[in-house]
Amino acid sequence: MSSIFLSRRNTLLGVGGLLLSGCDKITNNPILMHGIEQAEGLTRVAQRTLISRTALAKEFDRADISPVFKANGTTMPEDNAYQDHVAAGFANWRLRIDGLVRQPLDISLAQLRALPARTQITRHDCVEGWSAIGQWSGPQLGPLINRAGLLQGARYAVFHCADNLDGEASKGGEQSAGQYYESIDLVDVFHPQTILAHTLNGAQLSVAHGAPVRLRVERQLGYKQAKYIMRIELVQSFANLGSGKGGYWPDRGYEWFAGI
Ligand SMILES: Nc1nc2c(c(=O)[nH]1)N[C@H]1C(S)=C(S)[C@@H](COP(=O)(O)O)O[C@H]1N2
Ligand SMILES: [Mo]
Repeated sequence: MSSIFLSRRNTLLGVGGLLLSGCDKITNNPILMHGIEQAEGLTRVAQRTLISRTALAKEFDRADISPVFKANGTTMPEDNAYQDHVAAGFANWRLRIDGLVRQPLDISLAQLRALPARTQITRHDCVEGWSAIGQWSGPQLGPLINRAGLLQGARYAVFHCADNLDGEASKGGEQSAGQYYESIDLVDVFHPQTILAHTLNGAQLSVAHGAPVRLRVERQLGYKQAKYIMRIELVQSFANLGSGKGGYWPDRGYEWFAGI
């Protein structure tokens, strides 16, 4: 594995290392909280919101796992480059992490699989009115972003996906380019349950569920759980992406922060 995963570098507001060393809650970290307050100019009410934002989503037992986890939205991206990756078993796929980072990264699936993984059994809630409980495994996003090192001004992680929904009316129409994308803020980037899942219910993630990796951001609704992630871009604002609302469905009128 490349040495970028072995070097320890404090990045986020100078205390990224505290997050890496097992500090489960951002709010337990006075230095980081102070930094966030200063950066965001938070009021007391907003601080309370932040504390609730860092709470954990409910986790379930193995017995609760749904016998069938429905696949929804894109289940097979049509993109040629993606199809080539499927044919090659994702051997040539690289996750790119770039934008407002000190050190852009290109990470292979083998490298991602070799990282310490978090396993969590959670309930996925789709706005269309169905839910499913599944066991997800993959590396936490926060430590990976710390490896890349946030630069001043970075506020959101944008997930660029392989699938293009082509403005189909049944998929919300043409309010923005059809490429699926989503974004989360740094509170969710460093939330302990935010992982890049490569495994569902103990098996390698299938194409229908977003192979090779998909986001799990467990305090939010189904459409935030970006599948087919090709690139994670750190940005200051998402004004210049899509029609400026921070995601494919947010561009079509859905909430950007889809809290549950
Ligand atoms: N790239 C991409 N990610 C996506 C979608 C999609 O169409 N494309 N659909 C979203 C929606 S609406 C839901 S409910 C979940 C479905 O995930 P699943 O197929 O694993 O059930 O993925 C989300 N992430
Ligand atoms: Mo959904």
